[in-house]
Amino acid sequence: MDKINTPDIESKLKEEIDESTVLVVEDNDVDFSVVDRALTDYCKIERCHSTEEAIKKVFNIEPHIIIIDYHLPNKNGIELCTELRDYNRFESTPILMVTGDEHATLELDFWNAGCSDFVKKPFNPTTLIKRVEHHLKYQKMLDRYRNEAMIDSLTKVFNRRYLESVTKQLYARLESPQVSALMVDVDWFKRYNDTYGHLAGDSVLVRVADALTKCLERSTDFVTRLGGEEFAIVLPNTDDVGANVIANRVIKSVESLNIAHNESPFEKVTVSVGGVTHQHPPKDWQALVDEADSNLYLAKGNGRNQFVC
Ligand code: GH3
Ligand code: MG
Ligand code: MG
Ligand code: MG
Ligand code: MG
Repeated sequence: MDKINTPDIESKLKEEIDESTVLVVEDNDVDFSVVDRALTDYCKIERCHSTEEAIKKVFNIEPHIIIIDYHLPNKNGIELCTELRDYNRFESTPILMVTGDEHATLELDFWNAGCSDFVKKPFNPTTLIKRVEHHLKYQKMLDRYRNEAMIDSLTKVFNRRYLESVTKQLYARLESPQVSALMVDVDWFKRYNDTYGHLAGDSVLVRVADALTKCLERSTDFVTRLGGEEFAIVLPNTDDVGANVIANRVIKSVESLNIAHNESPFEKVTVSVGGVTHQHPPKDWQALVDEADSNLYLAKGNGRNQFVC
């Protein structure tokens, strides 16, 4: 099979690896300096001395790869590896276990704890560098494909798959149990396509998606295209008052795009919005979206270009 020539991807990956952060959980200064010297030219290195310190700092450090020594004070490296794998955030982060311990079953215990790789001490620096490089490269590639699979190719906002997959993490992360959702649907869009053509319709969807995104101010808020000319906006930790503010902003900002639509009574492209706020959000995002959708239906019945919650 011919090798596909991808110099751009290769050089991009090299750049990305250079920006990577490695967390080294190592209590021994001499062993740490060996790892540090080997990797310092390739990535940013953070060190923790114990399992407890690592758990406390890992969410701030956000490492791209974690190297864990087995013998640590109190809890050992296997316990740390097991604990990290329980967090969604570190479910697939490369974890490389290291030890000089000769115990016969230890290596199997590392694999069973969910590690991605194992290197025996004392290690050859080249082996360590190449193993780390390998894991970072494939992790980056995986991240890129995962992101692409979650993004709507036309409008570049998230897609339905993202909404499904994010809900689990979203609910685990909520500071308060409150969450709001808005269903946004372009008014008289079939008529728009029929009048101006499907390509012009596509460009409306892009502009509307962009306008919706600009209405959000928190990093936890997000827009998804559920399909066709329907978008869902999820607003974690947002009450009905906050949802109202965003919904009205959405309606105004689409109106102010001033996209001519001669077959609409508003003579321009508008959206209708249905909203819902849950004090105790259901585990299933579909319930949230369904309720917002019922209110959207009411907004359509009331004449469109308005918000019902
Ligand atoms: P309402 O105000 O009640 O929402 O009326 P509507 O015409 O917007 O709703 P309807 O569900 O009747 O029509 C939606 C239209 O959206 C029909 C479909 O062809 C169009 N559509 C769906 N996906 C796309 C797309 O990706 N691009 C374009 N251009 N049109 C799309
Ligand atoms: Mg040790
Ligand atoms: Mg519509
Ligand atoms: Mg419809
Ligand atoms: Mg629709």
